[in-house]
Amino acid sequence: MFGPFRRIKLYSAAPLKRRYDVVIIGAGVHGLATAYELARRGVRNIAVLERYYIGAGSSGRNTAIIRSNYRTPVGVAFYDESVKIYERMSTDLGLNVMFSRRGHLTFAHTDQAITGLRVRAEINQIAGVDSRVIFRDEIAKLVPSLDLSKKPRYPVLAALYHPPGGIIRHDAVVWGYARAADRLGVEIHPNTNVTGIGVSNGAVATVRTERGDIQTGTVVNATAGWASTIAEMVGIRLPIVSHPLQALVTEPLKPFLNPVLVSATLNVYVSQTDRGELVIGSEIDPYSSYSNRSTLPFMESSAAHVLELLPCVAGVKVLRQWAGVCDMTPDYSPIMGTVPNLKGFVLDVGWGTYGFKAGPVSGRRIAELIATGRTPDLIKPFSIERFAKGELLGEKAAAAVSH
Ligand code: PYC
Repeated sequence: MFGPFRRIKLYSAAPLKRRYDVVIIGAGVHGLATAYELARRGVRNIAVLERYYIGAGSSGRNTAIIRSNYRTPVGVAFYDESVKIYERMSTDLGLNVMFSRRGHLTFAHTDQAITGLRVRAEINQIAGVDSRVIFRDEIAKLVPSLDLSKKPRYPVLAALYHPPGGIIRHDAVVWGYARAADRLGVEIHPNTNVTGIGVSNGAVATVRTERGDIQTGTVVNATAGWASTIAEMVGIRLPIVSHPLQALVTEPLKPFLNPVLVSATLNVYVSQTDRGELVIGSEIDPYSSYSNRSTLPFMESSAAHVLELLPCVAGVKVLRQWAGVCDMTPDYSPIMGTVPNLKGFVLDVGWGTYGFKAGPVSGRRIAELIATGRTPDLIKPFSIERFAKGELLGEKAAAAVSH
């Protein structure tokens, strides 16, 4: 078929072989980016196994915000590399992923919060990341529809302004990586449930699936929501608790909101997509669960809070809601790298509410680790051993609306 309705072929169906050099569990942005980057480095015989369909997990259940204005120097450098990959992605993958550089505003509603944002701005600037504290006159120019009067319960006083931040078409990112990996010979196997992982002489040896066993020397756990379940298959207990994160989308409106807006005090964030819909979210639900169900209390409280920022959207209809499962670590940073005493098992997990934006950089650096046998400096601090050593990377203050 020709013209705008031509279907994009994402991958070639292939029989599941009995042996691969690398098996990646999870065909979301992380797993597919890792496969693509490995194939670019010349690694062959790679399989990506997915329990449902490509992008079925958190890659399809997020709010697609791209930014690098984190709180720790390590986090800022890491996410900054991802922003740079996203900026070039349409060209690199040959698919328009609709990266839209809008600017990202994190509001302060108290003097204490302004101090926190100043610290973050300094850490960002030292790493060369464009990020600064701005005040009401500049905020008014960036967001004319924002209620900057003294009427709200918590008036906006200042904001951390991060011009490189923006939004992206998350499905297109997943499709782009799948298609590019497929072209380089990666096999992608949806509907392939992993049921166990066999270990022999201190190294991974087999991946058991409902479609038969696979021999391999390298397994990457690139799952979100189920990371603990896969790790338990090799006897590893991850410091992860899984919580739902909910979001909702309104009917499309004419473009009126350019930057992404975030308020931790109001427990809400909002952006307007290129199709005109508002995407609204809040903090993770306060209970652990694997549930993907969205709730009426979430919709009511998010709508109320977004109206405190943007009273002009009163009366706008909600089109749909969803929830995804977030694997939260104690320090709100991910876990990447090899594990002690088990050869060939690689972690790319614990992505909390920041996984989508990190997919490209973690894919690139995990691939480097596997291809060279050396952990890249950029991801060394995220090793699982940091918990035993007490070298935590506290990112809660910069994780969406989590402080
Ligand atoms: O980290 O930007 C973020 C984010 C937004 C929603 C969830 N996480």
